[in-house]
Amino acid sequence: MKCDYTLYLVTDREILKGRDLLQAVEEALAGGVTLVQLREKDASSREFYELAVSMKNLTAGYGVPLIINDRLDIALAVQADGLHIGQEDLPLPVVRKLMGPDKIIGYSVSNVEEARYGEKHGADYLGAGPVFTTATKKVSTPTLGPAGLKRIKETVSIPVVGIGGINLENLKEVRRTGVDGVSIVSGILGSDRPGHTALSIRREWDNG
Ligand code: TZP
Ligand code: MG
Repeated sequence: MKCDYTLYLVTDREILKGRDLLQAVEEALAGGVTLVQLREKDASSREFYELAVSMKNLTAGYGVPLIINDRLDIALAVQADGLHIGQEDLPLPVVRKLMGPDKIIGYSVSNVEEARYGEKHGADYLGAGPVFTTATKKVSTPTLGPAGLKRIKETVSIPVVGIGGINLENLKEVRRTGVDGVSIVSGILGSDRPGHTALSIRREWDNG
C-alpha cells in the first residue's frame, strides 16, 4: 500500500487529560495528518478493539490509513491498514507472515543495526527515535539527535520517520535530515487546538 508518511499522528489518551480522543484525532486529520497510529498501553482487549473500530471509520473517512500499535490481534480483527511493532514485540518476520504482504508494517529502531534488520526482514517503514527527549514514553536508549536520525535514514532505502520530542519548533531541523516524515504524540495531542497545530506543522514541513 502506498503511504504518505509526512505527518504521522500517534495517539496517547493520557496526554488528552480527559478530552475525547476521536474528536482530537478528527481535528488533527482536518489539519492535515497523513497517517494515524492507535497506541493504547493500558486498554483491555475489548476496549482497544472498540476504539480501533471507531478510529478506522474515522480515518477511512479522510482517506488516511490506520496503523495499530503492537497488537497483531487487534490489527487483524479490525482489518487495519497496518501494524507498528518495536524491539520487544513479536518478531518482525512473524508479523509480516501473519499480516500478509499488503499490510503496512512499521518497526521502531534506535540505531543503524536495528534499521538494517528492519529493512532486511520486511518492514515498510522505520520509526527512528527518540530524536529528542520525550516525556511521553519511558525510553532506555540515548536520544539520536538530528545527526543520529540522519545516519539511520542514510543506512536504509525504506521510508524513515523520526519520533520523540518533535514539535513545530524543532521541525525544520528534523526535516533537514532527509527523513520522510515525523511521528508526533504530544506535539499535536498535547496542544489545546490539535487541528490548528497539525496545520501549522504541515505548513512548516511543506514550505521547508
Ligand atoms: N517511541 C519513541 S519516542 C515515543 C515513542 C512512542 C514517544 C513520542 O512522543 P512525543 O510526545 O511526540 O515525544
Ligand atoms: Mg511496542
